[in-house]
Amino acid sequence: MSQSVVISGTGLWKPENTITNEELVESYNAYADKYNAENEVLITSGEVAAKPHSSAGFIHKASGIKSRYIYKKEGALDINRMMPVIPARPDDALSDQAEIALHAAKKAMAAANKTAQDIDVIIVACAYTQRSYPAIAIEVQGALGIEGFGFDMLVACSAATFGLHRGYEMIKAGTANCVMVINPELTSPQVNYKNRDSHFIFGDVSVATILEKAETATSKHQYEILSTKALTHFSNNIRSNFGYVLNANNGNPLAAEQYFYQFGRKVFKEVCPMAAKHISEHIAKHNLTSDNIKRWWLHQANINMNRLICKMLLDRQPSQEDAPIVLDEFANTASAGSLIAFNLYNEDLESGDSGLICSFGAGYSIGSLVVRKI
Ligand code: CO8
Repeated sequence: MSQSVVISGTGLWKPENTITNEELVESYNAYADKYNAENEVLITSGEVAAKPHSSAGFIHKASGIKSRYIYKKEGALDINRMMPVIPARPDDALSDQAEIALHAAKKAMAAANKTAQDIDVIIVACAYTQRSYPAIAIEVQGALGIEGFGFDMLVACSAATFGLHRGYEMIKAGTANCVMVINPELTSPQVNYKNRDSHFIFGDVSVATILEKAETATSKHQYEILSTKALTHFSNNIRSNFGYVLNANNGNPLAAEQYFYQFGRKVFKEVCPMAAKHISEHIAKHNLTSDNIKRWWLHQANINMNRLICKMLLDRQPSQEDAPIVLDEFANTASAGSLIAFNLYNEDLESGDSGLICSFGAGYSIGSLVVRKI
């Protein structure tokens, strides 16, 4: 018999450190001034472009971001470094990413009333893992004392939703009873703090979600997953080239093309209609219209993208209650954004209310789940 699958708990962990737009811009502008002074001759002769200043006002207006969390702040604002300092740990110490995964995992387990014995599978799903193997998921599994199995999966912006899809399918198929999907998004090492186009976009965070059979769920707030829908479409408009072949092609790990970069305008233009179409097709499968969706937990890359997608779906501007925005506090947290919104804004819904979780971005990739409060 096909199982009903519920989200029975989520956990959100945020680092202690923040960087406001003002702090970020002050550091970047001092870096740009230094760069321009050092390269004055080449800039005057036209061989090198001067670095223009960044602006806190632009960042807030263009993205909705006011601040971001950062795992390790030291170094990120140092104009002679422009990169956080994350010291290497010995192989027998817990890795940074497993550590932040565990913070969120424990909160999700408490919210869902689950112990390690209840969980069969750990999926660590995020934009980057800090090493190839052993999997961060298996490290977390070991640290929690969970029997069963774990694996990592990378799907950039849609890692969290695609991870939830896999967990949902395993429980539906009867190969697992309870799956924890964790999104330890340690984005700061891939942010190019020397580039004003992208230095403001990302923040660090960790989110975990527990999925289980409806019949075993005991938590106060449960959401049945009615169905999932995924779409990918290849695009070079958002790239991160850093990878394990770098040593073999004598690449410079600090070159701009090794960090996250994008053609933001193109992304905006192409992804918004794609996401709106995907979402309306998905809810239509359940004979739902936009008016029947009580809450939209959308990917958090840019406030104007979310406004436009909602305008396409609702034909009006969404309120914070319709489609919560967490960008002002968290910035873009790669795949975690829609689940931060879910974690913070789900308890007030009433039994029978429908909602939609959706990610969209790099790949391109779009992943959605139609859910209903139990
Ligand atoms: N300060 C001042 N001016 C600036 C700044 C700045 N910091 N940055 C750019 N400008 C300038 C530009 O140079 C440009 O100047 P000009 O007109 O003279 O050329 C002007 O401002 C306007 O620039 P844009 O056209 O780029 O401005 P937009 O209004 O398009 O806003 C955004 C830029 C905010 C980037 C916007 O395009 C956007 O958000 N697009 C969508 C992006 C998106 O969704 N990306 C997905 C990201 S990928 C993801 O979510 C997960 C990936 C994996 C994680 C990676 C972790 C590191």
